[in-house]
Amino acid sequence: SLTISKGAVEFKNVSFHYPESDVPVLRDLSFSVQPGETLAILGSTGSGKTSLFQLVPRLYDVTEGEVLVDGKNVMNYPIEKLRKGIGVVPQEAVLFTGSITENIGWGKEDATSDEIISAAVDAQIHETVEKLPNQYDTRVGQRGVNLSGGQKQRLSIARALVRKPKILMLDDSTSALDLKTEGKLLKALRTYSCTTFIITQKISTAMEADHILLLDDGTVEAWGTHEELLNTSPLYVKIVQS
Ligand code: DUT
Ligand code: MG
Repeated sequence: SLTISKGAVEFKNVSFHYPESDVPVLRDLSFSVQPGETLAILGSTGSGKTSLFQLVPRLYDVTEGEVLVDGKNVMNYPIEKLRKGIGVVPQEAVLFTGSITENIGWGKEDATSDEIISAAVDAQIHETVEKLPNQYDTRVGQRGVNLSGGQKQRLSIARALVRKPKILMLDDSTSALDLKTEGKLLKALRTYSCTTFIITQKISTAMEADHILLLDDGTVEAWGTHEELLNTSPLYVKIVQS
């Protein structure tokens, strides 16, 4: 049956409102991302970035239009196959009461210790884990050690990486990282060759992407590379200058 093989993503005239309201949150979005490309999504708070994300792994379904993965409507995939190929790192990192190993391996119980460590190295959290009282056996979450926001984000990224997703979606997941650490993370992500959606507030991150999508009140305000947007989008220029 259907599984994600390459990771191409296309939005075709997508509109969306939440089930409990009829206010459109996304209106007529169309764009496509090729396998292995990185798309940075920018936009002010409430512009619809997280909502857009949720439509790919079908946490919500589109109201109008289509989301295609590898040319096929996401509605046609068995949902567990679809989600297996997509690593979503949510805006608020969620840790469970359990060890670091359990937290990274959550949802992939057959992950080997080497795979866990390798994901942690790439997510730039390995060195922090090594310094914890019981390294990978250290308990986190309620009644466990306290981790900073940025450390939780990186654990959450490691959890997505250990599954070797074809599509990786980072919802502002690097907001608490310093530029140097973020740079190392983005470099490591390239070795996964996965299609990457990265919601970010940072122009430095957006500049590295193959495409930038600037959302404004649920519509595509601008699409292109950093250089293209500097020439075509007054809103983008304003963000760059702020
Ligand atoms: N919204 C709802 N119900 C929800 C979530 C969001 O009605 O369960 C609304 C709030 C907002 C719009 O959808 O008007 C877009 O929200 P979203 O969370 O997608 O915005 P964002 O771009 O991710 O904002 P932020 O930068 O604050 O995360
Ligand atoms: Mg959001």
